[in-house]
Amino acid sequence: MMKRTPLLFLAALLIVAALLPGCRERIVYTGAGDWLLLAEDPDDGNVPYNAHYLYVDADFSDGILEFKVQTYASIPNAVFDVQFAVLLDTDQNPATGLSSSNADDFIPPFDPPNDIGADYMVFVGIDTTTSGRQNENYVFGWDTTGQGGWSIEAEPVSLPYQPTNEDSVKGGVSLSALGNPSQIDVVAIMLCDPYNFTDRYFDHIPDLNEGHVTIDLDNGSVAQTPSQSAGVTINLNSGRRVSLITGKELILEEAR
Ligand SMILES: [Ca+2]
Ligand SMILES: [Ca+2]
Ligand SMILES: [Ca+2]
Repeated sequence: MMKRTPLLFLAALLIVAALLPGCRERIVYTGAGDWLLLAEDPDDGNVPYNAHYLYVDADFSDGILEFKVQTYASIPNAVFDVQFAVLLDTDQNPATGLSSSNADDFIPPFDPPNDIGADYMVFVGIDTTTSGRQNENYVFGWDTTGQGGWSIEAEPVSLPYQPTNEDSVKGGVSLSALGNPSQIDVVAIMLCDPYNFTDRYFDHIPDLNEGHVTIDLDNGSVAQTPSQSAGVTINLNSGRRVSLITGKELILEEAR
């Protein structure tokens, strides 16, 4: 009996090793196991449905990167009650894109994405005006040659998911729209309850000044990095005529 145990263990290892590559190819999107955890965020701010977990879908081979934020409490209506922005530093260069060094150049100032320089933004949400919706579920690119800002319209968000009374929001982007990067540094900012001018909350995931996460598309892995300081103060009460996340001017007064 004593000699059989190592043999059984070895056989089990061989079976697992043989199955693993096949499992990677046969991922079916039916449950939490299909998502890679990027970051866990504290229960912060005054809005009960602030962000808890940030995920990316585990299949890097289909050309689409899908992101999911899971909240502490249920979101009454995810279309109107949150704006989920996934900020992507596709050249891993903090000196390009939206960063803490240029976020104050805009009115109102952008909320800087911790320590990265975001070149693209997957924006799952809308800006509501009295005349309708603007900037709905779109991937924007940072304009580095003109005046800056999210003026490049890359593509519509893939597979937007904005349910009622659920605790998650999802949206994706094609890798081709991002220029097929091999690694991406990521910070998400979820604006919770955007039209509540006293309690709305810019929830950073990873948390404010807690750095970013890195998606390694070549190796199929994710990694967190040490925290760094963004060091920018935001005045939440200014500039209601400009979208707080996209920075785009809103044509009419906001309806809600
Ligand atoms: Ca949070
Ligand atoms: Ca950059
Ligand atoms: Ca946070």
